[in-house]
Amino acid sequence: MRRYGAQRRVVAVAWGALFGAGALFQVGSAWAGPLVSTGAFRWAKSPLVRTMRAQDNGTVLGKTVSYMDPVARVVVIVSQPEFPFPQFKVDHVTNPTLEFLAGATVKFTFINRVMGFSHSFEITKTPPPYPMFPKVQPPLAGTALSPPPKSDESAYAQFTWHPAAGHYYYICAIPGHAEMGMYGEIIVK
Ligand SMILES: [Cu+2]
Repeated sequence: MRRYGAQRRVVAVAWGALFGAGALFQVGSAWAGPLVSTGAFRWAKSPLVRTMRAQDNGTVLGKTVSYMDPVARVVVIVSQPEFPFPQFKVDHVTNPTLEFLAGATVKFTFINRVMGFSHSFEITKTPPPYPMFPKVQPPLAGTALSPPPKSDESAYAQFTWHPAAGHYYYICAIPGHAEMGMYGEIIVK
């Protein structure tokens, strides 16, 4: 695990808070580059979140979550501010490698449960490491920036991706998040 100085962490946290507020007022996306927003965010209370989570049809194999059905239903959650910074969770695996079949219909549900913070879920061919301000290139699919969740409701968005065979990555495009490890791999075969 990489180590980060306290100052750098404070800067990243400040950026996260700033962009959380920015997204609330619809001004945050200018920083995030050419994101593909394929689904508007909506609001879900806990029972709906549980229902959506139950629809994930992946199989966990260590750090990989594998979807070998022609219709893959992937539920990606950011659940809490974990040290050193928020991470993606799929089927309780942190930043897993996701496996799909080429030509599958991949239905993503991205759920942000972290009060006061925006996040995004973007798919790119650009491998890590990522800079403080990651450019999502090429923009393949994703959610753009989520609004920060409300007191008893999570923000969520859904979109569909039809991947060709290859190697991809998913990242959070909020400044500093991918830089500090908020990303994972996608293998399509
Ligand atoms: Cu994030």
